[in-house]
Amino acid sequence: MAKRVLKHAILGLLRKQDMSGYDITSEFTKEISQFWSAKHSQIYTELKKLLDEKLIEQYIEISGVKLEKKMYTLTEEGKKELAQWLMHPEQIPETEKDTFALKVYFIQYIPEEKILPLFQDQLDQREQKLSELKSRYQLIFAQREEEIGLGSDELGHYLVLTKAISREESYVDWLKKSIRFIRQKR
Ligand code: FER
Repeated sequence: MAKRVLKHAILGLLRKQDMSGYDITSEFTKEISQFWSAKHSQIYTELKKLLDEKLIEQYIEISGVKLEKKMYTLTEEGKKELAQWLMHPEQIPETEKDTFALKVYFIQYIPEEKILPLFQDQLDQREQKLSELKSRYQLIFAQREEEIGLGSDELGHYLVLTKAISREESYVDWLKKSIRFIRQKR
């Protein structure tokens, strides 16, 4: 994992509350994995590293008669590390991995009659994704925003979700323009 982003994602999750490895994995699946992908198998490896580095500590929580849960908690060092990482300005990635864009670059080798279907397919998928994102927004934020306002613990989620919506709107817009442009040229 480049720059050990997973490390900081775990520190970020533990900042709010202590969690078991299982809690961390399910928190990932619930929200973070929607906009940032990590292999779940890496989480336990990373937890071990964080323990070695003394950024987190482990304790046993007894719940019920025989249920022992290994819990993880941030150390002061861990809190500091997270704060440093969060405040450090982020370089944009040199390149986005957009395979469709790579195909478009070689468009001259695509048979004429296959070009529009490829764009149309991409448009359908992006519109589908946009509509899912908008439903999610409706579900989580729509009434909230108008009525009571956003809680401070929701601001981050709100911002990454509206970012995704803007990105897909812009992608759909570009695809539509390109389809019109290609049609005109023929
Ligand atoms: C969400 C928050 C962010 C979500 C998706 C995203 C589907 C971002 C997605 C993306 O960047 O593609 O709750 O739910």
